[in-house]
Amino acid sequence: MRVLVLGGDGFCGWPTSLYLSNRGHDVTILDNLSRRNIDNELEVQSLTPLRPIGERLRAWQEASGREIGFVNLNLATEYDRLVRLLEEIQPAAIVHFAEQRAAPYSMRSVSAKRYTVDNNVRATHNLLVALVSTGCDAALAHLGTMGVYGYGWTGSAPIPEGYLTVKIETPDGEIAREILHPANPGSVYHMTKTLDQLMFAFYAKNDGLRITDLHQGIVWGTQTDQTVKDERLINRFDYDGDYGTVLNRFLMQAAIGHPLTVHGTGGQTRAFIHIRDTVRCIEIAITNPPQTGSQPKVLNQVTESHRLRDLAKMISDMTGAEVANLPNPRREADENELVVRNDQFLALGLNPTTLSQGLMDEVTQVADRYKHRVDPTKIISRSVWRKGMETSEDLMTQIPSAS
Ligand code: USQ
Repeated sequence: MRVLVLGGDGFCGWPTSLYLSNRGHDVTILDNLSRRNIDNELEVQSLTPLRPIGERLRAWQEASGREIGFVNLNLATEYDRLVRLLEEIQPAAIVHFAEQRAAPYSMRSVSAKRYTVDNNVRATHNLLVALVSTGCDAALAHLGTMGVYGYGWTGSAPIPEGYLTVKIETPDGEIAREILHPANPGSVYHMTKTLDQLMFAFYAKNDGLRITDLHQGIVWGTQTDQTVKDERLINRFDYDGDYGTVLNRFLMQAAIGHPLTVHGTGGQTRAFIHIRDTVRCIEIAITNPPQTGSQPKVLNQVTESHRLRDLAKMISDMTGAEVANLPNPRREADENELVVRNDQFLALGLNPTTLSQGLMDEVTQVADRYKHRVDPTKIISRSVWRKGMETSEDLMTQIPSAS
């Protein structure tokens, strides 16, 4: 298939582009390198050394003999170029990762809030309207988030895949309707993904676009079978307080002897997926699109759920790392249950990769190898959900040298 990967230079987009290329798809990446610019703004770099996109693509051609195209384009602001590109490439599938994806970054300042909304909402809407205006019938798979459902709203009832059946009392008796699960975002970033859902519902209904919204959990792991082929292909590893996600952060913290930064009691339960399953799920999604005229297909892209304090304890038992319970910079439930349905991916053939010592060791080894690149003053999360909320001091100011 001819596939466009929007946001193909990022943490999920890059390994997905390589995976799809390796599977024989003809891949073109569209990316404005905004994630690399935010690294510069935050004065922090991926733990793993990222090569410039041109070098990444040359390394992939050397390693695989396959070519991936690249276009530097801002989806939110360069609508006319997007239209020309769709007409030229005529993709059969589009994977849309091209959004600002960090909740803490989206809450750190007025300008970050505005950027997140302007960028994410405009990028998605420009894409949808461009598909309609060009008549492009590509299957669109969008990276949404489990966070659109919120946490704890349904107690221990399993979270369905996108839609909820509700009963409505009418003067003529009770009727049942399937509605989008109520949106309950916990950050400005998550809010943009709930707005995306409404745009998808409208354009599927009005224009017959074929859309799959993937409600993904927290991705962990770094490398895939393709990114390990050459050091120049290595994937991004975010460890900082804004972009680093919890499990990779704990594993990296254990590797450098930093206490594990649990926010609050660690009673938060979240859904997880390994990066190797992310890339497989994307291919499954684009090869099993909904039919024209159907509502967007929503798939929960998760393989397991864990409570954060259990994860911290497990990593502490494995490595001897201390656990630190820090003031929580976010406004979120201290404790929640989470049971998530993922029947559709299982039925479509996903064989889940779940938490295992081997895979955790792999992350720890990557962290250990590049720990000289860590800036310990970037580890504590300092983006607060409301002005005046307390955050922790740095727990470490220097990386202990190897003895
Ligand atoms: N947390 C800690 N300690 C840390 C970092 C995080 O206790 O050092 C806690 C947070 O307070 C939160 C939970 O861990 O309760 C998850 O935080 P996270 O940063 O790992 O994940 P989140 O902000 O939810 O966002 C990430 C991705 C986002 C994706 C989302 C999927 O950045 O793009 O949409 O995971 S989900 O969480 O399922 O909504």
